[in-house]
Amino acid sequence: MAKPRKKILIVNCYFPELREAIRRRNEVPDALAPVLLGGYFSTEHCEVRLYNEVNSGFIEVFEPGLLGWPDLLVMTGLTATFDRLLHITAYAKTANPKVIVAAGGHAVRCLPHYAERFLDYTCTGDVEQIREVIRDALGPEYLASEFKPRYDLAYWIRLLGYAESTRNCNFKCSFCSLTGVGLKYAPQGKGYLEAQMEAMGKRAIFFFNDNQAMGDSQDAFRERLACVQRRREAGQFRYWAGFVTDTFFWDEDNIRLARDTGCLSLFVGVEAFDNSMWLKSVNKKQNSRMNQVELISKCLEAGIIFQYGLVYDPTVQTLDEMYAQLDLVCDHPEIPAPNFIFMAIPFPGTPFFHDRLAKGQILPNTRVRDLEGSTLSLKPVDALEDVVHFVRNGRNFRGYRKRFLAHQARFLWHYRKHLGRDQMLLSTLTAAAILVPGYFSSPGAALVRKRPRTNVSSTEMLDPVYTPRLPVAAAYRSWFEPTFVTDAGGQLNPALEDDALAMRYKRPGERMKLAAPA
Ligand code: B12
Ligand code: SF4
Repeated sequence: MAKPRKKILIVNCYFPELREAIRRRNEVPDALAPVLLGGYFSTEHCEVRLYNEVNSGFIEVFEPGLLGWPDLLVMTGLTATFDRLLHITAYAKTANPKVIVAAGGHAVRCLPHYAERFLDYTCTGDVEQIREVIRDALGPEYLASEFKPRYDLAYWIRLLGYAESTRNCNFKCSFCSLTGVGLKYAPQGKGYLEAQMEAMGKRAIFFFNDNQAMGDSQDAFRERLACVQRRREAGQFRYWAGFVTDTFFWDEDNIRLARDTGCLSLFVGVEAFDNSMWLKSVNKKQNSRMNQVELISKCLEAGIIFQYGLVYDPTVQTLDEMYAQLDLVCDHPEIPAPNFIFMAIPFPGTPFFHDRLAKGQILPNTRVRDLEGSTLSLKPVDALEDVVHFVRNGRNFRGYRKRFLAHQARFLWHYRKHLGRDQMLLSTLTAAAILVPGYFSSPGAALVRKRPRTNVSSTEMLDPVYTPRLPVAAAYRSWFEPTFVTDAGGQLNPALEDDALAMRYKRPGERMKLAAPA
């Protein structure tokens, strides 16, 4: 007998920084996991749909009809989106009590035990773990005979071709959520990379959506790059870009190779200039071995745009130090503007979290939802209102605008002989994006009425979607309460203890629980 076709909905959950129902239409980089997950379902026996809340906004607001559609709902998302997993599950289970729900990604990896209370399948492994879910929940016939990532359904990426060639990271910065999860750096086989490139077809920019594309040996990275270059030469891609660390620039051969293979930009976690004490304290020693300004210049002189973020840890860094970094950028035409500045986040399970919790530095009533870069969730050394002022203004160079614009002009002039038209354009867009955040990534947001934010976790408002807007069965109503990290006294929520304080698992898949669907 022919097997019935199954409807599969794969959602990338997301809470936008504004805490309003907006769509970030032009976000770069963007989520890849849904594309890869979709590639494991049989196209013959399954109808797969992807929904990305970064690009399309809250699903119950913008496409509520989808929630009752699937037989199997698969979700992924950043740590802060944990509550979205619950909201979407509640709606889907109310609309169709037979729906099976599986989720993985950062939010689940951060709170794997706690997540088991809500999900049928709690996946802490990598994307291919979905095969176990498919086999168990639907049957082996629903597995694809060959892995073919669903770029054809990924409406949010057109110009760029995101792919993962490695997983996790070879460094262990104490504040990084990857350190909290504790998985080993895992370069992937050539076949996996080729399958992604084959499926994405022609794209302007091939993008290594890794955490660190060169964390193993230089030779191994060169082999991966050679695969990209072969396709570039055949006309599939014009440029490539990706995430690396300072170590990439230590050997000038890497920079030369990148230039010769059409590298458009490299993104590096600089985190802090001239602050080797802080970098050492968070185990980011790789950034203080060589002078960062020199490394940046080398990259740009090779015609490659250097992109980076800065992190501000208000528990130890003073505002003077932070403003000094803005001055430093504005005073050095050889340094580009950062892509973003974000507040250090105490991700449960990280050494940074353990330390700040033990010191009583995590603000009371901090919620998992607050664990993103625009909300202060740590007790600052400076006055709270001054830090909030920085979060709202300094982070986007407000108060520095004239100097910032003059700097951008001097930066372009400084590298005029090295950067091509596309690089100049990308650099200008990056600079504009930090100056007027959201203007390019979510143009429609300008028309949305914005409620005032406090930017402090203890007092910050919740997103409107914490109030259900569709019917929700009584059993799921409490799922719209936010998940607290700390209580009113700043103590850890006991429900999260197993996850936030536990020693982490070592191998992907080790902790997946195959529960019988409710
Ligand atoms: C694209 C991206 C974004 C996008 C969109 C992210 C999204 N998913 O919605 C944007 C620009 C919005 C973004 C924002 C931020 N980001 Co970001 N981002 C990334 C980036 C570069 C790529 C993500 C990706 O697609 N990776 C490739 C996919 C395949 O891997 P993956 O999602 O990690 O999934 C793996 C596993 O988790 C598992 N998996 C995932 N889902 C599922 C589901 C199932 C069912 C299964 C079985 C398995 C599974 O399989 C994958 C491996 O095969 C990563 C770094 C990186 N290279 O991963 C950082 C990263 C995720 N971001 C990070 C950070 C810190 C931020 C910000 C806080 C920074 C800031 N500017 O303030 C903000 C937070 C914004 C918010 N509101 O919450 C951190 C971690 C954050 C966290 N734990 O929540 C990362 C890891 C960077 C880093 N190394 O520190 N980000
Ligand atoms: S280098 Fe980047 S990805 Fe790696 S542990 Fe440090 S912050 Fe995380």
